[in-house]
Amino acid sequence: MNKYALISVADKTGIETLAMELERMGFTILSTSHTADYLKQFCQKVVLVSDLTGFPEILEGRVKTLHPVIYAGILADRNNPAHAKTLSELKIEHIDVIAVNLYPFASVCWKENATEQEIIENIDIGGPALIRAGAKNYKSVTVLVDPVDYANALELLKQNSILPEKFSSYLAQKAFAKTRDYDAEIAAYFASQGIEESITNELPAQLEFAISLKRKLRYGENPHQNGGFYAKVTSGWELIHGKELSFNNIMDIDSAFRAIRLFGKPTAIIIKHCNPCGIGSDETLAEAYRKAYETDTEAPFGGIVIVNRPLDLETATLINNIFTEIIIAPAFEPGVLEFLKKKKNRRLIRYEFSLLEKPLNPIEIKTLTSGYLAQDWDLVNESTENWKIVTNKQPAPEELEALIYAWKAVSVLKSNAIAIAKKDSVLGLGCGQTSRIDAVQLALWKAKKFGHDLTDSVCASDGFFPFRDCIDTLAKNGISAIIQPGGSKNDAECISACNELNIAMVFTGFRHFKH
Ligand code: 93A
Repeated sequence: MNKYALISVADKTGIETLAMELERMGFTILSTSHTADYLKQFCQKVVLVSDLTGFPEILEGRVKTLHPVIYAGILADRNNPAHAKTLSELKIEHIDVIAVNLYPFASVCWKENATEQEIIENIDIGGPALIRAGAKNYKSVTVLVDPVDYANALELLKQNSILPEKFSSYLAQKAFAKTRDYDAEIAAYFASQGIEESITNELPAQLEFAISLKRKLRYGENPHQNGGFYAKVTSGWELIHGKELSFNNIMDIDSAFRAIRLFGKPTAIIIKHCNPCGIGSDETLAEAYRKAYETDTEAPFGGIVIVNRPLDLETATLINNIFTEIIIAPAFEPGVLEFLKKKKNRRLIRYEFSLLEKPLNPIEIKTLTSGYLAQDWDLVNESTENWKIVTNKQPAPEELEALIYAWKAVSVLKSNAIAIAKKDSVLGLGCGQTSRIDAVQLALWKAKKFGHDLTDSVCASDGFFPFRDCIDTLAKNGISAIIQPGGSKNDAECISACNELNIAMVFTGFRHFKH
């Protein structure tokens, strides 16, 4: 009786040694066309699957190994006399070793310019079936899906034709994990093609995919909570210096990306606990950072800074003046990395601009104590043309620019949120409040605390004003224009309050709640 080892791989790493050693141990190497062509240089003899089954590879390779002779040879229970009888009647031989790895679907499907045909052809059907069949019969079949296991398997097979159960069950676990991840990648691809449908799925494929790719974190939001980071790669950004990132670091970094994407001019944003505490823009990054820092000169301590231009030495020096835990930039000018790396524990992150265009995850998912919520991202292409000026007073051009700036700022703050701003700089932020008037008072209080002159500054509110009390309070403090979604039952009262107080007010028609 022949002892067969089936080798059918897309990634040929290590298969020469594997095949030669198996042949030396008395196995006949069984293989599919390209793998066989390759192995013929190294082995005495390679039998094609199609020669063993008497059935050719057809449909341009879509059917290569999908044949009962192959599957019976793998799946037969070696301790079951009835199975043995069937195999002998049908002249089917056991296949005891399987080394299979799959068409590289994931790297093909995310490749730029990949055609649909190419993507579809890279969905491996026969490979996962072989792997699963071998893993099901792991007590008798050695199933190898990862070249790192070849050497150990060879060593153990040399000692005994049946592997120790601990090792064979480890291989089976790897095999099923492999086919699970492979299908998850395919599902994620299809989910990314039909975003709307994926929202209605019970558990979006994207999430299933991510769950298979956990990276353990030291802890969660607090040290008594376990934590993990579920992602294939930190796509579009990388940690280039500093200690391992924590759960909270990753959340803050994500908030930083969500905020910076709204700003075109050189801009610096300082993030604390996922909320910006300072935002500034100017002709140079250094000036932009100065403004961001001046929004609030206390909160930035221990914070995160993100910029949208290559980080220059002047700005880096300013950032370095206070303890800044993470610095995120699209690039670092010569000498800046060396300078910033002097602080060992500081984290430095580089990102690609493409990351800011559109989130890679098709939808946003929140976890409930039971179940999940899924929604589209809060990405509207708001056009100022659709905004409505609802007051007698029209905002002056300078005020309109400030309103746009304040509106961007407020949209990335936790609700209820209020931003007080002037053109290109934020003066006061109030966020995460349970009543809007408190958010107004907080923003004003902070602005005054850090010495800002509020004359002719403007205010943005992420949701509508329910009462005129907010407007009265803002007017008393010198605010000359307001931007808000509109849509309250009390809009008329708020509009007449503005008219009375000579304030311009704009309704955007969109709100930006962030709970
Ligand atoms: O197109 S398939 O899904 N049909 C099959 O019957 C089949 N059997 C093995 N692809 C199939 N394979 C895959 O072919 C293996 O998973 C492996 O990645 C690849 C090796 O083929 P070749 O040796 O011709 O390069």
